[in-house]
Amino acid sequence: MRQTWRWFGPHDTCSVEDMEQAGVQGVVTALHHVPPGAVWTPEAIAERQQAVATRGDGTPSSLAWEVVESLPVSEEIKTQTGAWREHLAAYRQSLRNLAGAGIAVVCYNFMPIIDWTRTELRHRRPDGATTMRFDLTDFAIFDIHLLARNGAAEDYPEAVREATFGRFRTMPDEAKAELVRAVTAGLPGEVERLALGDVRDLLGRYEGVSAERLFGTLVDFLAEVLPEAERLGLRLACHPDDPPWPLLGLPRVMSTEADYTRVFEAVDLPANGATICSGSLGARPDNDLPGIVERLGPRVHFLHLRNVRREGPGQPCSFFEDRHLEGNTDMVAVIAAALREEARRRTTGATQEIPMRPDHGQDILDDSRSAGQPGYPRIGRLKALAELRGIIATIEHPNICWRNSGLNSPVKPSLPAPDITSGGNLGPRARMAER
Ligand code: DNO
Repeated sequence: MRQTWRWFGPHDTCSVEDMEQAGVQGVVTALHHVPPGAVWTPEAIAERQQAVATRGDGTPSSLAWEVVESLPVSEEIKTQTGAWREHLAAYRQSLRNLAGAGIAVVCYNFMPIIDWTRTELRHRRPDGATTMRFDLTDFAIFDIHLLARNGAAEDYPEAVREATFGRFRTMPDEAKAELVRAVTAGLPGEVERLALGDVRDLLGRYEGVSAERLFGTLVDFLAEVLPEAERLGLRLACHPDDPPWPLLGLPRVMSTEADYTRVFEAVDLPANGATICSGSLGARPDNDLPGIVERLGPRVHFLHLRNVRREGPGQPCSFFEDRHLEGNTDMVAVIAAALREEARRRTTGATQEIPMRPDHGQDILDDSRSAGQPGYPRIGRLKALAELRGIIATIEHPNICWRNSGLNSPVKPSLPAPDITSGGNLGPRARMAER
């Protein structure tokens, strides 16, 4: 497994040397300043590559930009409105430019309007660490009482709806403002934050867009970009919805294993893959993370390792971001499944290691004194990486035989391994779109 680290660019609180000292093997970054729909030019890509490859004192670093997170899909593409065809052309051009620069893995997501969503960015744990949390009642307060979205109340279980009234009545103004700030924190890496009025306007763009329709536009998007990605030798890795259920009346279509299987069948090309984010998918009890990694094996192009603790049954539910080896997901089993998949790839002659990054981290020690991106503290993530690396080293240790436990024996995934010679098949819907 390739140990990578998310870096927000030269303004990140983490330096290139910090990443080297953390023992990182590769860097995950993006051109956050380029708006969705615009082309990532070869010059801008080269400039970021240069920044990754250079230490503060000007000497060369040992690192390279290996994974793009994310090449964003514009709202126009997701709704097939406005300049969406130009945006598709720009997306393909950006892919060509990235491939030309030697970057092979590209993460993206297909969540309408808002990406990851939390109600608290600094929830205090008993040991004083802070972490991100999603509280269902607070989120319903935001939706029903602050955003005042039409029909919002009907989207919540009665008990949650009822609970919002009492809590909202006694909520201090500062807490309300903080809730709005947390929910609209927007995309990491972006400086601007969405104001309530913008959220209302944006929501209007999705009026009448059902989950089926959004799934259709996802398949159309993939049918337009994947053949090009395939030709270029790129792997596209769709990040799941976070949290994995519909929000604010917006459909979400990448929340479960079945969603991934469906999209892989619709455009059946090896480049059509997943970013398996154990934290996002893990907020639903019906997502079996080790099984997902095992079954989607060949299509796992990128791994985000993170753990959440669910605070209620079923979904939607409240949850918080737990320590990486605690929470509801069996992290050892997830890593074992990923290592088995890599072992399987080696038996087919494929050399692709799975890039993984420690996703998020709790703010610990000095983290609260450096204002980094929410969820991306330096020390919290360093601790997470060290723990995950310990698991990998243990499982891979040549003198320790885990075979009886099945932990490191190659398994056959249920999805067929990519057929590199034929370039794969387009599913019926995608074939239509290709014509
Ligand atoms: C949050 C991240 C997401 C992720 C995008 C990928 O911290 O995991 O913002 O980068 O959804 O497209």
